[in-house]
Amino acid sequence: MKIRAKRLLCLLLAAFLLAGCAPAGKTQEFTTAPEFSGAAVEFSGESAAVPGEAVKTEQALDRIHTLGESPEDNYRVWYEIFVYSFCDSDGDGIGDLKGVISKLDYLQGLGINGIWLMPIHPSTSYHKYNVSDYFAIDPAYGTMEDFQELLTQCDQRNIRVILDLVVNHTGSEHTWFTQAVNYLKGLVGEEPNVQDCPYADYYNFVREARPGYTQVSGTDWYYESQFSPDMPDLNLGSDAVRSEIRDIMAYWLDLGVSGFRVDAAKEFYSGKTDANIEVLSWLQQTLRELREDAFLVAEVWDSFDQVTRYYESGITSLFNFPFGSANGKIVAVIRGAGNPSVVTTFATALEKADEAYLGANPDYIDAPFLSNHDVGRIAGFCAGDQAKTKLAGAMNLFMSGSAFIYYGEEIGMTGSGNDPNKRAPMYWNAARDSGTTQPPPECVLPESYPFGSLEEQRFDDDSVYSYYRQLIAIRQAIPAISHGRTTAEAALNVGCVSAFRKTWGEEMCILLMNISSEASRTDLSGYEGWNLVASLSADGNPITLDNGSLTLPPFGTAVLVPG
Ligand SMILES: [Ca+2]
Ligand SMILES: [Ca+2]
Repeated sequence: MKIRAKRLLCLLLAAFLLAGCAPAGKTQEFTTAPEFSGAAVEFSGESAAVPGEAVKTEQALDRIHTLGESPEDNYRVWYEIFVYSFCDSDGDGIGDLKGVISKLDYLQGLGINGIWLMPIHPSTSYHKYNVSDYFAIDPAYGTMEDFQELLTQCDQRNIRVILDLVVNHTGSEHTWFTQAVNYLKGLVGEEPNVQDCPYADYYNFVREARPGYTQVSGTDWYYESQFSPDMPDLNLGSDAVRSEIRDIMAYWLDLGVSGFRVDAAKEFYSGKTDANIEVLSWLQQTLRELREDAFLVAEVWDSFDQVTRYYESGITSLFNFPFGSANGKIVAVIRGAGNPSVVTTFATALEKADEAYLGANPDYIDAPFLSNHDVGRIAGFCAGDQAKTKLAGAMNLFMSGSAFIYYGEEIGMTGSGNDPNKRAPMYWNAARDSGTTQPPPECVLPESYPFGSLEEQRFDDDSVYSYYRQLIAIRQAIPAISHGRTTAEAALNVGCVSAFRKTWGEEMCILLMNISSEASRTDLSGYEGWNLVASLSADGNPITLDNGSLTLPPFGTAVLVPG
């Protein structure tokens, strides 16, 4: 089904629900994945009846639909997949590309429309961030034919695929590095000559020991290796290296990928922000030359001020570390639930970030996330509290830009401590079959995850999974949520209600979140003509708008649009 048709159905569904007359057939039709035909997407259980307002609401939704014809663009809901731990198709215990293909109906049913694949190239490590060959698929994951099939199947579902671009370093088994090392070992008192071995200039070889460097055995040479000895840093000042990177991007774009996630941009030149920004500018420019609409999102794991500076590179997107991850704003606000002086800062921080990033790059697209393969999973930070886990999802997915979900987040999987724990097998079912992988080395599996497996959650209307599905549907149905500029809605951003407005051209919406374990009441008398078009209950209690008064149950969320 085309996006447009889906959105229309979705909006009609919302209107029907608001009018109290949802026809069963419509809900069935909205569901795209056959395996989920039993689970209808609803915007809220006992929705939002506004007596006498149904017609107006329908008009408002129609207007959104007319204006909201965009999204063949890079404002998407992306799903980060660690292939190793996602789904195993052949029973060897390691996830693979055919396993990913087998779960595309599931992902489409969830509502995502982009996939970020963590590295899939041949590598000597389980996580594959030390690449041995940028032009091939790791045999444990499958073949090039499998990858092409994955792209074809994704294309049929309007799902774009981006790859991890790991070019701060290669693996130590990469032939560039092994040739460089063999050459240096063979030099007897001579200086290296790039005419003899160009690869000697591909890395940062020096003659003295330095922090972050590793000795080339049997020589007095050292090479930069900021992450580990088996990850030699590339010399990104080399034209030859840049030409190789361009070839890598061109190769995968030609095969049909839609862009890249740039690994470790802060370490291109460790400690040298200006130099890193120059590399990012070059990457963005080079990608744009290869394909105008390709998507580039970089990992700059740093403070708000630094992330803002990196936007001066002109890069489309940077992961919003100041909001995501363990130390980010979302976790801080969730931890401050019930405290108005914390809760109200969420909306003002969103406004401040939007202003700052926009000032650095007028074309930026934010890239919010909660967790990734390097940080503890969000459900852990919510201490097993289901309502908080759900609301954290809404805080992430109701941010503008291209929002990212880490696999398993949609079922509230936990994972913290060592890196393998953060990369545990996707919990498809309690029996741990159905493609469930072996855990990565040194991963300590929890006995059970706090909210159960996907199988246990998928037909439960109150599950984290069902919440995520509704959440994504709302985000996709109201494009101002993903595309809009964000401002705090001062008049409503009061007490434990976080309120912010999205403005996208003529379109507007206001999002309200009750970040508290107590129900809240918001006076909307100054908002005549605004309609409650979508709501998300975290605890099953209804969100209601009655005589200009909006009631939000604990951790409940509402979306208003002008009539
Ligand atoms: Ca396998
Ligand atoms: Ca580096």
